[in-house]
Amino acid sequence: MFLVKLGGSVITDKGRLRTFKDEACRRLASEMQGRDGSLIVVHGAGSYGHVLAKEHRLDEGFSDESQLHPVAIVQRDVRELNTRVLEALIDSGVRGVSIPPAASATFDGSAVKVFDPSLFQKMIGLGLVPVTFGDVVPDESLRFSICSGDLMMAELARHFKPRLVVFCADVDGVFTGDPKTDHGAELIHELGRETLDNLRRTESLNADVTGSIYGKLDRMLDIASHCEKCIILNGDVPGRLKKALEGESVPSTAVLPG
Ligand code: IP8
Repeated sequence: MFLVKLGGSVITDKGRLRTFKDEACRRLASEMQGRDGSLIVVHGAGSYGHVLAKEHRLDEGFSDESQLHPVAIVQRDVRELNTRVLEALIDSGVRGVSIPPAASATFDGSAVKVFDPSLFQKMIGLGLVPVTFGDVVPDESLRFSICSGDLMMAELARHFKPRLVVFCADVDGVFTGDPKTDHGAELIHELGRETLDNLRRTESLNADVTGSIYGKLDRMLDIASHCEKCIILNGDVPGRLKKALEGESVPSTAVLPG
């Protein structure tokens, strides 16, 4: 089983509301060909989710009625993104089917309360490719909350114990600094708990409503303990995802269990 996350920064332009990177998404879809029935895809929300979620503080849950219109808009927008991803997959011959997070899980305090993998299991059993995504979801204590695609990655890894988990980012992996601003930053080939704790905390890496890169890496360490291998690679570089799925080694950061 393969579990692949298409990061929001790879499939959308995160700085411009609702901007889909069609070419990149179609290429990544074609790199996943031939794995129907043994692949689950998760995608981030990018600029279809984070911009409005941040503006209206949807990640903090319900505070007043004025948030409900944006809740509806973000729900619609991430479904639109999901449809674009499904189109890219289907056009590449990958039989993607949509499973929104709330169809398989309940949420409480921005965490998964109960996860039911049966829908994923049935689709995989049929030889299809379940596709889930970051979304606004009903939440028992917050009334609504944001479910990050990473939260679904963790549940799916726990239940399906994949051979390989791949996070497609817009950089080669985790660096010692911000590779976009610090040219001396070096790629970390293996990231464990100790390396993460020692990492320099750079401001520019903190952006999302679903937490800083450090929170995400924390979750990845947990995911790594439920699979044979967990890597972060550059989804913007053609061929890297395909090679990684074929078992070849590519520039990346391997996340160690912890
Ligand atoms: O991009 C966030 O999901 P992520 C979901 O996977 C929303 O963190 C709606 C902002």
